[in-house]
Amino acid sequence: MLLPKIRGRPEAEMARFIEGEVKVFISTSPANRLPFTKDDIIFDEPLVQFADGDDPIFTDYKTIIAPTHLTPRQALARAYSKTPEDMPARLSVISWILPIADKTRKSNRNEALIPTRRWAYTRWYGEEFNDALRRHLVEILAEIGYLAAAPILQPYFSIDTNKQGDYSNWSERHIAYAAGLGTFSLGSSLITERGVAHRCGSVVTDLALPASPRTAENPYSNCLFYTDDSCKACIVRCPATAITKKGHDKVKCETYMHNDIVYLRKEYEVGIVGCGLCQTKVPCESCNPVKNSHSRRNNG
Ligand code: B12
Ligand code: SF4
Ligand code: SF4
Repeated sequence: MLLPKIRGRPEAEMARFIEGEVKVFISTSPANRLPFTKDDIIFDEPLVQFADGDDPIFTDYKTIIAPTHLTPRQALARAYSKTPEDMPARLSVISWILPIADKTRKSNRNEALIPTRRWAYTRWYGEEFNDALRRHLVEILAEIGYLAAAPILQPYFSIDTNKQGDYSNWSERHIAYAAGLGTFSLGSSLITERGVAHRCGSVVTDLALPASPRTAENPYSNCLFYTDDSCKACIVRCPATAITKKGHDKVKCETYMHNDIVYLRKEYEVGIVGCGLCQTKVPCESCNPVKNSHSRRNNG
């Protein structure tokens, strides 16, 4: 096995190695295929970036999300039944974005009330694939001799509810934000350079990786509504009136998923169905719309 030889190489080389592993897994894994099609992929080529495990933003999340939200140090320590202080000095978080394939996005654009089978399968089988990727990275890192854990797969992962709706103790979008992969939006999706129609994931490790810069001006700067009060296309797209100028009403969104379209679980034979209509037929579907509108203006 060649893997152990990579241990101890310079950070930039290790970063390329990890990114390469994620990309190869996505392009070769049979789990990245939609079951009812001949061989259609679920996700396109990913975006992969890194955060410093002790970045102060992770402590800020205890205020922004909830006191129960774990820091990477707590998340890794709990996976090994140790205390955060027992963990090595340097920790990193690997965060990735899995853009949803073109055909699936196009299919959902034609819908006004329910998600297509392709979209529902992307939620169900796509998340199974995302879990497989999480496990794959943890295995590789362990094989090279590093500590690693995917918090979502740990028994301590939990989702709680307050009056604003559900929140978890490891929010993948906030992790991706910390790794400089995008910003939040009016519809609350994370707008990346590949847009909002994606799923995301992460792994914490003691492998030292170079932290990716967070270049966004503020946590909402990729959304047209927050930059120049324009767009609002996601408000029109949402069949549950869950998105307004005040933001995303998680309770309304969840009620739509759990009541109005719950019958689709049986029809599509999946365990959960979310409509995701706010993520297609919108300017932020597959790109950063703010960058796009700037380049349109600059090109006259
Ligand atoms: C609970 C949950 C839900 C709940 C609540 C969603 C929510 N907004 O949190 C419900 C059931 C409504 C839901 C619905 C959907 N979900 Co969901 N869900 C989750 C889950 C399990 C946890 C999310 C969480 O912990 N949220 C924490 C709260 C606090 O986040 P928030 O309210 O959005 O955060 C706001 C504040 O923090 C605010 N903020 C305020 N001040 C500041 C300051 C700073 C510095 C920052 C950074 C932020 C910030 O910004 C945010 C937006 O306004 C994650 C998986 C995971 N473990 O991460 C998937 C996840 C969020 N869901 C996902 C998806 C795809 C969906 C659906 C599209 C369904 C589908 N599959 O078709 C819809 C989309 C709804 C929407 N418009 O966002 C993806 C989102 C990826 C993306 N493209 O953004 C995730 C990440 C799953 C995954 N692995 O990819 N989901
Ligand atoms: S559709 Fe427009 S307003 Fe809504 S999140 Fe995307 S860019 Fe922002
Ligand atoms: S997932 Fe559906 S119900 Fe929820 S905000 Fe988006 S469009 Fe509205």
